[in-house]
Amino acid sequence: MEVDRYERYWMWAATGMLVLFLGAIVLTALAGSAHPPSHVETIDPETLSIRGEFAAPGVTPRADGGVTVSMRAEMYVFRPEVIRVPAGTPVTFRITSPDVLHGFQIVGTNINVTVAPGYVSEVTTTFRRPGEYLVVCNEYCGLAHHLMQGKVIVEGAP
Ligand SMILES: [Cu+2]
Repeated sequence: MEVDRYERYWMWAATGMLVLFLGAIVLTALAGSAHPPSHVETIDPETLSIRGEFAAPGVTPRADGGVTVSMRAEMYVFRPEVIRVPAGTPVTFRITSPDVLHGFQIVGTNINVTVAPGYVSEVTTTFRRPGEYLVVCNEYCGLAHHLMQGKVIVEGAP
């Protein structure tokens, strides 16, 4: 089959772009530890503020030495707003929403999850560097969305 020279160039250019873009996705997934959503756990958004784990959100030490952080993301605040966790220890964030879709992003890390009402988002990380990390909501959730932020304070080894 005879293909025009310029058409052949453009076919190769399009194929090259596909390879480049797919390669960028694979590379960032491997190098940046980006994961597709994998945790599915449902919860009743109408009662989570009244009873259960999310009625009293906070940091709980686990038997394996790690800590679990239970959180509510709601219009327009994270509860708790300030979280203190130890450095060098696995930290599991469990976050849910009683109202609308929110985001939970810890600036300067690869933690970035969507928080949907009816679901518990769970992500585990280990903070190597002590310090203060800003937490922002990155899903537009209403008029005061821009004010919705929190703080993770990573405390160094005593
Ligand atoms: Cu928001």
